[in-house]
Amino acid sequence: MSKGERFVLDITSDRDDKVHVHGFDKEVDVAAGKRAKLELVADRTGRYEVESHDPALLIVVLQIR
Ligand SMILES: [Cu+2]
Repeated sequence: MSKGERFVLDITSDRDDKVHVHGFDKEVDVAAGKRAKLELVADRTGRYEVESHDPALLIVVLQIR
């Protein structure tokens, strides 16, 4: 995506966890079977990993140009 764009992470999980957006220092709690949304503005360029911590899984990499 391009710098300045607004985007939404729309997450469903099969377990209670936290999802962490690296570089933005944002975290969202997710509950098993429920939907969690996190809206952010891509206010910087680079590659940023979105991951869960328990278990540690890489979910997606944001590429902002
Ligand atoms: Cu993390």
